[in-house]
Amino acid sequence: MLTRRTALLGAAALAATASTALAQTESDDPTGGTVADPKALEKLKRVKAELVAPPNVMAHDQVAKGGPVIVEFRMTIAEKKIVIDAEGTTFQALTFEGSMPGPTLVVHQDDYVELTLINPDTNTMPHNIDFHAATGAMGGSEFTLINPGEQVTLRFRATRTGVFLYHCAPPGMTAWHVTSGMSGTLMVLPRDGLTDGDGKPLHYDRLYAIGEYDLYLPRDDKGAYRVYESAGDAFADTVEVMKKLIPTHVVFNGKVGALTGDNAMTAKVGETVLFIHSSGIMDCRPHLIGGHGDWVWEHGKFANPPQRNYETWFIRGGSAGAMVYTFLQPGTYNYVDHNLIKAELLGAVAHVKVEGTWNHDLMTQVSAPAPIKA
Ligand SMILES: [Cu+2]
Repeated sequence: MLTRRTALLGAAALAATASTALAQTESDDPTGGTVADPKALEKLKRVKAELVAPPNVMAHDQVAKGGPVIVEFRMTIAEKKIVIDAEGTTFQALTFEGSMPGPTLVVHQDDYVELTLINPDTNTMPHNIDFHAATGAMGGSEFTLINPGEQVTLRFRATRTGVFLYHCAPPGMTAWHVTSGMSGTLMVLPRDGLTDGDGKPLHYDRLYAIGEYDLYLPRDDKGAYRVYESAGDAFADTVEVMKKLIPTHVVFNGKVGALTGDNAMTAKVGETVLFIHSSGIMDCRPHLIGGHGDWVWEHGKFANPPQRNYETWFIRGGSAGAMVYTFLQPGTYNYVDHNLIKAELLGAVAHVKVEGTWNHDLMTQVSAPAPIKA
């Protein structure tokens, strides 16, 4: 019997065959001729990365110790039903490691990223990964398309510095897999760490990864969000909503409130925080209310000098950007998409809770609210 599941797998398999054949016609061995000396590669130190769920980011050195290494990553793909708002709306998410965004991978320039991607047989879809930081083979997605029950290992050299998006890119279904949650970021630090563009080092005390997602949930005849048994069941209806480009939710890290209240990001007055902001599809405009972007790599690429004192910065859909701010006042800051329709009405709000003492020179309430004097 042709189920929606077999139809999906069949379509992707067909498209995959086509793309693999193309790659083989153009180059029998994509690494032939310029392959790294296997003995040199063997001598490189191997480091196992411990990934953590966003907004937190794996432990790492800001300045590299020694020469390039091979950093081994493992990511398991999880298809899961999640609740995305206070009303209990359910969403059939497709995820790297169970989170939206997937974990942020960190290496230094000229390190090798060696990722083992696992698609457990409990999943129903083929998946892969396209690293915007990688060169060739559709960002590695041609080498990594795996069906449920399969795993694959990809290695590439991180030659360019910056924060880069990665996302799932199964042929013919990329937009749907990305809007369903399959994106994350890879940060490639300069070996000497970040600088202000004039050679002065920029260190951060904390960093957070924020992924902005526009979600397209189908509704029934009465306007209620439809509930689906699996991602495959939601596919056809979801694509119809997507085609209209009107999201029903715009959220940070997978759901309304993922980064507010008890889930808020935290910092202390005097601390410098690096915020990575990524989006797979829609353009976005991060803004820290009551704060600034001291140093902003709007395009997220550290070969370019950072911009100073931004009020709002622009993250193009399909990219990641980086912002560094030193907090000067305590309080709960709203970190929003300053398309305030997305923030106030659709969910794109996060909080940063900052501890410390108030600086009355920077701002003070000269007189409290009181009746207007006659
Ligand atoms: Cu996928």
